[in-house]
Amino acid sequence: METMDKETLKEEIKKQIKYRFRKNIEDASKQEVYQGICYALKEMIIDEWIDTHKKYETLDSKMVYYLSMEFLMGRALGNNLINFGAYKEVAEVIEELDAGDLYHIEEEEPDAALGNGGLGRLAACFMDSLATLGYPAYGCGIRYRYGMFRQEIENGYQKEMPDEWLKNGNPFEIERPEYAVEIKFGGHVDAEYNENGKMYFVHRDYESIQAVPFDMPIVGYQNGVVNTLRVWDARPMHSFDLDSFDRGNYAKARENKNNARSIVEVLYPNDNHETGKQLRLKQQYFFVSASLQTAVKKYMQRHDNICGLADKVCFQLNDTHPTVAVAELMRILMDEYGVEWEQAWKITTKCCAYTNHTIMAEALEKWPIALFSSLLPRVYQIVEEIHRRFTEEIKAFFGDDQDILSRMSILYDGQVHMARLAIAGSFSVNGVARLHTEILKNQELSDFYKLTPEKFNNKTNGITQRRFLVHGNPELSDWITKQIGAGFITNLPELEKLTALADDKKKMKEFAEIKANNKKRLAAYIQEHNGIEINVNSMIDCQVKRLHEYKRQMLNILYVITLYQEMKENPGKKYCPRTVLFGAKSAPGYERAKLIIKLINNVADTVNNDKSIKNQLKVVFIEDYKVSNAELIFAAADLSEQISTASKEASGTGNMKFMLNGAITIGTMDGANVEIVEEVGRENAFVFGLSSDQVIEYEHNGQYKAIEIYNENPKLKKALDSLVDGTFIKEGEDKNLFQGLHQALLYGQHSNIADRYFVLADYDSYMDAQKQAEELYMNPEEWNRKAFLNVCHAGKFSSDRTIEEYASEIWRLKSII
Ligand code: 26W
Repeated sequence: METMDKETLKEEIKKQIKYRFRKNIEDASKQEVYQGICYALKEMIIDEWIDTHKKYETLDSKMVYYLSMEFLMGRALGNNLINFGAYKEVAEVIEELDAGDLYHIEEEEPDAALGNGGLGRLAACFMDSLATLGYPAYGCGIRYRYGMFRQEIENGYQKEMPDEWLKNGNPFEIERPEYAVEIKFGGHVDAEYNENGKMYFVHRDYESIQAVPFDMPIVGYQNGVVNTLRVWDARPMHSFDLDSFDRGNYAKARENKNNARSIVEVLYPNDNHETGKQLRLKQQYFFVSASLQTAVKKYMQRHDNICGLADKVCFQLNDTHPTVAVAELMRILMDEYGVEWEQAWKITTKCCAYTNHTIMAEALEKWPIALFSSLLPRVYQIVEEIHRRFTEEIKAFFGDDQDILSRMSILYDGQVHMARLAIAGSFSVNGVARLHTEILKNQELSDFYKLTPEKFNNKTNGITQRRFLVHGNPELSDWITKQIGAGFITNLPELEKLTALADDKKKMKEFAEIKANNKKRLAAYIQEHNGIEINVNSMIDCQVKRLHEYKRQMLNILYVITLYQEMKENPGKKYCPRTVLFGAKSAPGYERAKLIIKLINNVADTVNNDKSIKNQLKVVFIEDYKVSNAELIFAAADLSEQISTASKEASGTGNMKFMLNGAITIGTMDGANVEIVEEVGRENAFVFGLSSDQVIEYEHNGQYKAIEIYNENPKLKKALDSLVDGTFIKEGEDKNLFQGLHQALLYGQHSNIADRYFVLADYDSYMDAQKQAEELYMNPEEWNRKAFLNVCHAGKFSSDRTIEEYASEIWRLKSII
C-alpha cells in the first residue's frame, strides 16, 4: 500500500537483479527481470505481512483454516501488484528502465496450478476475498512438486506433460522449517493403562514423515492486510537412514527420502472421479494432520483450556478431501490433551464445517477399510467409534431401517464413506448454489437433512473481480472506473450504477470497442499458440472448463457439426460468423473424454480447412487451458456456454467470470446459472433444456429413450451419423474412431445407459437457443446492450459476497479492518 517513489522502486529492482543474478538490469533476461520485480515487491509486502499476523495475535482473533487439497492460484505477480496498489507504478518503472513491458514480463511466471478446476479456483478466489475483507484466515494445502499437467495436443489427442512450475523457484514463498511437524503413518496401536487405571492408546512402529510449511502471501486489496496460504512439503524425518549408510548401502539410505517426497510429488488430475489410491489418502492425512496440529498448538500458546477451541478456530473442509480432519481432531484432543470422548466430540463438531461441491456419484470418496486402517490405525479406531455412535443416533431417529443405514452409515460395505463422516462431524453442511443446496436437501442427502436440518445451508459461489476484471480486463475496468468510480473493485454490486448508461449510444460504442480490443488480444494469443487466424468480428463463442460428459462439450460440438452441415447445404446463404472456442483438460484415464477432445480437434480441422464455407465458422481448441489464458478468454468472449445437464453442475464459476466481462450466457437451468438468469433477466440470456426436476424424474423412471429422439429428428440424425461415416476421419485414422461416442449416445456403452447426460433430449432446444443467439448477434447494438447488462447485474457473483456470508453465518469471524 505504502508505495515507494519510483526512483526507490527502480533501485530496489536493480538491486535484486544484481544480487540474485550478478547482472545489471541491461543484461538480465525477461525471467530475471520478472524475479527481480517479485523479490522487490516481496520486500515491500513483508512488513504488512508481519503486522497482519501480529494484529491477529493481539486481538486474539477467531481464525478460519480453509483446508483444501487444491488451490488453483494462477500467476501471483500481477495480482499482488494490483492488490498492493503498485501495478501502474511498476509498469511505468519497467518501461523507464527499458526492461520490456509488464504484460510480457508477467508471462514469465508459470501458473501455480495446484488444482484441477472449479473447486481449486474457488479456494483461490476465497483467499483473495478473505484478505480483502480483512478476515483472519489461513489457507492450508499441499505444496505439490508438480501441479495440474501441462496439456499438449498432438494429432488432435491430449498429451500430458509434467508441470515444472518450481523450475525457476517460487519468489513469493517463504520456507518455515522452524514450524515443521511430524506425521505418523502405519504401525499399530496398543491400549495401556496408567496408574489411575485409565486406558490410553500408544501408537507404535509407525513411519514418520516431516511436514515443512511454505508460506505464500495473500495480499488484500489496498488495505494493509496480508494473509497466508500455507502449503506443506514432505521430508523424511532423518534424511539418511544412518544404519544403512554405515553399512555402506547408500541407495538404501536414500530410499526413505524418496518415500517421503512421493507424498507431495503430484496433484491427482482427476476431477469428479474417485480412484481410491492409497497415496491420495496419504496426501490427505498428511496436510490435514500438519494443519490441525499447528492450529491447536497455536491456540494453546494463548489459552490454557483446550475446551474453548471452537471459540477461536474453525476448520472449513473444501469437499470431502480433508474429512479425515474430523477424526484427527478427535485424536489430538483425546490422545494429546486428555479430553474425554463426549467433550472432544462437542469441540470437534463445533470446529468443523463441510462444503459439498458435487453430486456426481462417482466423485464420492470412499476408502476400503483395510487400506484406511493399516495406514491410519489410531485414526481408524476413532472412525469406528464415531460410526458406532452415529449409527445409534440414526436408529434412535429412524428406527432400525436397513435401507436408511445403507445410505447413512459411515462404515458400510467394507468402506469408509467420507461425505457421511464429514456431515456427522460438522456443524454446517453447505452447497454452492441455491439449486444445488436444494438438491442436496431433497435428494442426495435427504436422510441427513431429515436428521439434522439445522446443519444445512447454501453459500452461492462467487469469483474475485480483482483478478477476473481488474487484472484480466484492464480496459473495461478502467472504463468502468471512469463512469462510476473504483468502488466496484471492493463492492461489486456498484456495477448496478452502470445500468443508466445502457441507453447512451456513445457509451455503448465505447463498451463495444473494449470488447473488440480484447478480441484482438485473444486473436494474437491464438495466432501465436495455435497458428490459427480468427475473425475478430465473428461471435466469440466459448466453452472452457474441464472436459466431462455431464458438462456436455458433446452437445456443443453437435451444434457445430449441424451448423457446418447447414452451411454446406446452403452455399449462397449468409451466416452469422462464429468462432467456437473450446478449452478443456481431460482426466488422463478418462477415455471417453479424451475421445471427445480428439473429435473436437478433427471437426476443427475439417471445418477450418473447408473453403466452401468461406470462413463463416471456425473451431479452435485452446491448448493447455489454465488460469492465465482463461483471463484473456473471459475478456474477449461474446457467448458463454454453460450447458451442463440440469442438476449436475453444482454451481459453475466460469459462468460468472464470463458474465462479469460482458458475455451472454447460453445455458441450462443448472447450478448458479439459475441465479445468473435471475439477476440479469431471462431476456438477457439464452435459456434452454430440461429442468433439473425433469432430469431427476427421467433418472428415476427410466423412461428416457435417446434412440427415439434420434429417429425422429433428421438434423440430429445427420449430425450424429457424421461421427461414423468418415466425415471427420483423417487420412490413416481408424474409420471407427468415433463409433464409441455414437454408441454411447444411442445405445449406451459399458454403463449400458444410452445418453446418460441427456444430450439428445436437449439438442432441439439448444438449436433454437443458438439460432436466437445468431439472430441477436446480427443486430450488434442489441447484442452489445444485452452483453452490457450482464456486466451491470454481475454484482451478486463476487466472492466478497460469498465470503461475507461464510464469515457471518458459519465462521463467525470479525474483520480486522
Ligand atoms: C476425488 C475426485 C474429485 C476431485 C475433485 C472429486 C470431486 C472434485 C471436485 C469436487 C470437483 C469440482 O471441482 N467441483 C466443482 O466445484 C466448483 C466450486 O464449487 C463448482 O462451481 C462446480 O460446479 C463443481 O463441479
